[in-house]
Amino acid sequence: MARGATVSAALALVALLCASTTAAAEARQPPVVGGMSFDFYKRSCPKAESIVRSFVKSAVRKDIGLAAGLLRLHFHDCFVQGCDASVLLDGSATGPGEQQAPPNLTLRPSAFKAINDIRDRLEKACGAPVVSCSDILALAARDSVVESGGPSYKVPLGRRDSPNFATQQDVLSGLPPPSASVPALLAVLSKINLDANDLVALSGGHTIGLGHCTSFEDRLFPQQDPTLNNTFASGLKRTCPAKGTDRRTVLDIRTPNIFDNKYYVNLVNREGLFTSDQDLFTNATTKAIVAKFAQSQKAFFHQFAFSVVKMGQINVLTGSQGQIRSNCSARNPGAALPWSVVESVVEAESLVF
Ligand code: HEM
Ligand SMILES: *[C@@H]1O[C@H](CO)[C@@H](O)[C@H](O)[C@H]1NC(C)=O
Ligand SMILES: *[C@@H]1O[C@H](CO)[C@@H](O)[C@H](O)[C@H]1NC(C)=O
Ligand SMILES: *[C@@H]1O[C@H](CO)[C@@H](O)[C@H](O)[C@H]1NC(C)=O
Ligand SMILES: CC(=O)N[C@H]1CO[C@H](CO)[C@@H](O)[C@@H]1O
Repeated sequence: MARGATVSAALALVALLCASTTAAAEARQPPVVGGMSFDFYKRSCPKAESIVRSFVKSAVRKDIGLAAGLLRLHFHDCFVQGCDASVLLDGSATGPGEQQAPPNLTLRPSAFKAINDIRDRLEKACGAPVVSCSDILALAARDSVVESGGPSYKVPLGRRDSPNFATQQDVLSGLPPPSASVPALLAVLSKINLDANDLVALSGGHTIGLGHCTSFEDRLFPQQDPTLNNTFASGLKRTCPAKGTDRRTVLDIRTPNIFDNKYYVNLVNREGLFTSDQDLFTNATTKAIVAKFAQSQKAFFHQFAFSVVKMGQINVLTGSQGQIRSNCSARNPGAALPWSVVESVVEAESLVF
């Protein structure tokens, strides 16, 4: 709870700094949250960044879809209870009936596996588990963006992993559905201090990867969403001829595997796949930002680099908080509090709120 307040304070400071230094927009970067730094593993695991980089490079060459999988996993991690790798835990996001929360069902298993494989390599190279799973995820997402043709940026490090599962409720309230329009999207993002520029730039993550028919079929059936480009809609109907079709299609129809600004060109042509994409160009609050990014890849890359670093610092655990997992899919044995204690802590916290 205290970390939420610290982050809010830090981000309020960002807003102030940005307002007074718009002239320096070129190289601007959000401030680094206390306890994090760019050279966090300089002594404990000096090759950490290059190991992650070379793994992602060769794995993405074999499977370009992994880049999308890793970027989306970092986004889910940060939006659900903060960038603390809780999304990686087996058993997170499961409800009373052990049912997984819907958004997790479409995360790529290969991305979960890649994070564990990288973790194992880092432990071998550095002699102990010193690099957190949440840091691995942030680095792997950056390297995925770079390998797909996107901008590079420096990643602040020093996140620690949560010993707590994310609940299904955390997942559902943290991640907006693809049917959300701009007001609903901004409502979710404003809770974590992200604004309209962040929303438009981060949605540009949909310049790579795939979506299932079930994520946008409400735009085709029972009747076609009038904002859909007709030619584009005909193509979608060939892939998804009826409600409930279990198939996937590309998120960016122009350059599906390249991290570029074509996603925004699609929106201008009414070829956004989800309502959450297309509404960015329909709604007057965000339309001009979309138009700017459609015209200037450079403007998009600058804002994306800024916003993704900001996203990567949402409610992070640092210092002695949390743990460094020795298996990204499981909490460290013994580190967990007994259930009775956990429950009274949770109760105490909910009383505070
Ligand atoms: C703003 C709200 C967002 C919504 C509503 C949303 C929704 C979705 C949905 C529904 C899918 C497809 C799931 C499926 O049907 O298989 C998807 C895929 C994806 N999203 Fe988002 N997303 C959002 C933001 C983001 C952000 C911030 C990023 C990263 C910066 C991102 C990166 C991706 C990627 C890369 C994929 C493709 C994943 C793959 O191919 O495995 N999304 N998103
Ligand atoms: C556009 O988004 C803004 C900000 O959330 C909202 O106030 C406005 O009602 C939206 N416009 C439409 C037409 O939905
Ligand atoms: C529909 O998409 C095509 C191909 O991108 C484009 O030429 C056309 O202008 C689009 N139509 C509308 C109404 O945006
Ligand atoms: C990591 O944890 C998961 C979930 O508990 C388990 O299934 C898996 O076997 C563990 N991996 C290793 C290498 O122990
Ligand atoms: C938290 C959770 O249940 N994670 C699962 C999400 O989906 C992936 C891929 O199917 C699984 O590997 C995770 O265990």
